[in-house]
Amino acid sequence: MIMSKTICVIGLGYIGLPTASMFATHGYTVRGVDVNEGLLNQVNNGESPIEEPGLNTLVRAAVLSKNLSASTKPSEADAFIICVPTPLNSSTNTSDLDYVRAAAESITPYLKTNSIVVLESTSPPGTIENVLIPILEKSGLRAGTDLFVAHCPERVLPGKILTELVENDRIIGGINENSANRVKELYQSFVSGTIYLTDSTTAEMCKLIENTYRDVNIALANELAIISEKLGISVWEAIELANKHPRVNIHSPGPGVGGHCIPIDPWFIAETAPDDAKLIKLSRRINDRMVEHVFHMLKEMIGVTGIISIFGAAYKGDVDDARESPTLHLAEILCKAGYEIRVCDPHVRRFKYKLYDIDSSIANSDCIILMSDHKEFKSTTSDDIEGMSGKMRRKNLIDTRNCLNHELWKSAGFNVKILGNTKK
Ligand code: SAJ
Repeated sequence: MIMSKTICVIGLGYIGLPTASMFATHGYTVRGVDVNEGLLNQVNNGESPIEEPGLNTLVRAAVLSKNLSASTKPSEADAFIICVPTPLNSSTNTSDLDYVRAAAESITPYLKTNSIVVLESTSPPGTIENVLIPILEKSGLRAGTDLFVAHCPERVLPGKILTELVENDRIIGGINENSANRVKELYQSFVSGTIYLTDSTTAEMCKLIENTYRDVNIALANELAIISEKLGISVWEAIELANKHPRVNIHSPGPGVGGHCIPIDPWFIAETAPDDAKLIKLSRRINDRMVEHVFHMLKEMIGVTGIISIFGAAYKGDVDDARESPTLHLAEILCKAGYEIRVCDPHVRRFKYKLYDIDSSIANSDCIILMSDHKEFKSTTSDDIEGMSGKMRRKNLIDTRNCLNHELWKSAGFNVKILGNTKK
């Protein structure tokens, strides 16, 4: 039996919008809340402002059914789900919970006995207990008795959000058993994966551990890439062979780790235990320094001046998201060093640096640096390469993702460097 019928989702970003649409297409009346009026207009017109497979269709279905509407203000609801950003304060490497505080303040006037409040945003251990609850209790209601409160961290992979939203297992960390059970009832409406219940601090830590695991493993792969270059071998081949072992799963090296999650979340563990989180902090630094390695590869290849075509602004392939993208950091380093840069990306629409189409990006260029493994770059044919090489001043290519067909580029006369591979 569905206990709660109306839901207010605060924050309509990469997680909030899919979640709101999912609830709205599973029998709930949902109000989505966001501060961005342009985004609200798009959603109310049944369009997704985010490029994500299937999301446009889901948002349209949700809005047409009249179960989803978007507004700048929350309204009365049985359940409130907070999906706002929890950015990193980059000068201190600590969490900035202002959006969580503001979201909690905004729903407090609408709370009543038996209201459910869920925090989906990734947060440092203790945020529910020490930050969220004190704000909610300003309503005069007691968390745990009058209010059901839980952390239900999002765990979906951009590019596969809709499938993973339904199929992934979920962890619900309640401030007590009743809270966990109430929130489980909600999510059971569309989650087909197993839902595990725990306390709120364990759930917070669990989410951080997942992304930290990935960051540390990518750092290992990146360190191995640099060592392999010195050994004159291909790290890609070595990792592929090592991964044939039944208990080894080394990740892929690359130009660094981007996105709004993996480069941020390990710091949330580090801020709670700065002296103990040694491996975690070192891994962050190793991954952040990969763009400097790409810069050295470029200097070795073409010298200290030139026009550089950067293929890919997104933090990974086939997404339109450039948050914390390694390209941002590379662009900054190259501009500072005096190179002219021309970034092109078939997916990204908003970027800190000017975006070019492929043709204008490569005109008179001295080197292409492949940064995002988009399908459009991977599927380049020999005719495309032939066409490009005629427009470039010098034919150089650096593939930081090992995702291109290098033989094709070499036969068109390109000098090719691959990150992590100096095998002759
Ligand atoms: N990357 C590598 N090597 C790899 C894997 C990734 O260099 O072997 C890079 C990518 O190119 C990208 C970054 O790491 O720049 C992160 O990409 P990702 O695909 O690993 O992860 P995200 O940030 O898109 O999504 C992650 C996921 N977490 C895990 O897989 C543990 C997702 O499930 C989370 O929901 C999401 O973070 C989040 O929102 O926290």
